Amino acid sequence: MKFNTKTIHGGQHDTDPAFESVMPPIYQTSTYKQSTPGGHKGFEYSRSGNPTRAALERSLASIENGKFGLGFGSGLAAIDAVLKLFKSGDEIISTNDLYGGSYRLFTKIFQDFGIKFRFVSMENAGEVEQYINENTKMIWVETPTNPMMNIIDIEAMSRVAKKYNLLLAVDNTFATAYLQRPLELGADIVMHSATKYLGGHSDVVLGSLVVNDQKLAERLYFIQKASGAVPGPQDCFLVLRGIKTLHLRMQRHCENGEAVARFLKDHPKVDKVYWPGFEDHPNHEVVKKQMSGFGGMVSLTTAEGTLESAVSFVEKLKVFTLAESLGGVESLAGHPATMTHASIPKEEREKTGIVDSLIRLSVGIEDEEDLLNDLKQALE
Ligand code: P1T
Repeated sequence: MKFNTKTIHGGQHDTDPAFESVMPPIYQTSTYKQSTPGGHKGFEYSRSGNPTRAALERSLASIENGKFGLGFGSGLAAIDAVLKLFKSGDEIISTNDLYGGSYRLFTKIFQDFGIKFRFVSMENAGEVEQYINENTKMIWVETPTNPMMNIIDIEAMSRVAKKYNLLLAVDNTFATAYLQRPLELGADIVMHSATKYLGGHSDVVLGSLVVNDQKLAERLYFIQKASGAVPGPQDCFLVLRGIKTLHLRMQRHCENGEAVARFLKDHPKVDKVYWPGFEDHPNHEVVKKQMSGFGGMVSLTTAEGTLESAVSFVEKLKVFTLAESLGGVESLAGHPATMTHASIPKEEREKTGIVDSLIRLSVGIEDEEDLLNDLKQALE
């Protein structure tokens, strides 16, 4: 099956043996009748398994070209489950430019449980080797990074991970399986905030993991069940519905993202524009190798370079909505320093480029001209 068919049909056979409904039913039930203790039809309690969630988990595995999918109550709950694979004394090497909530989970929760995190620049995979020691267990990659749009070479990183017998996990939220499939490039775990492009309509919070290795899958299923951060069936249904149009939406996100990035680059009121499609992006060659398009996320700094100029710009936008999150059909603007990345200390933030004048745009699928006119009036 090709990708554009998998989004609609992947793993979606026999979801309703009773009535053959075309869409999987929302099995809004916490429990299932047993004929005798342990005698059930595959589901016993909805924390350990629910047919709507199972349909979503098969769909997620299918589009990532992986074997096992797992759904969670949020993207962070999915990351939380990955971190529970480890124990006190273990070390994890993470990219130094990543979603602020992931950084907060690493440093404010799991660090206190004795797991050590090293945040490093990953533009050159070879440089990561110097941080590996006998306690290192995993490399955590986000690419493109949120919000600086840095690109990490997944294949090169997987060679490093394999050399030292480490797990490689990739947060694929910004690209989605439509543009980039980390498991095919050698990653062991692919993670998503399905809240974003997979759901696609800003109406659900959900997270996911997909893996190929059976033992790893079994351990993650155990964590999912034992810790219990599972998504409800209604939310699983919404993400399943979102995935059916992922390929169409991503095409338009990419087109509009490119139009916005090129428009901003030429605008005198804009200083820097971060978008992986620019020929002079520092890792453009890797982008072309591992992604089939450039996505709908664009960051910029104002020419004035002040907090006030960034705030004034986002307040003037009319078609773009000032809001946290990304990946929905509607365009959003965010101010990372005070919103999504406020939990990262200012000195750390600024080292990676998250300055006060930085604005992040999630370019939606509206009419291109309306989006450009909106940016123009807000800048001028
Ligand atoms: O919000 P949640 O579904 O828990 O997902 C967390 C998460 C993980 N990884 C990446 C790359 C993310 O962007 C996010 C969530 N990000 C936002 C809410 C945001 O506005 O950037």
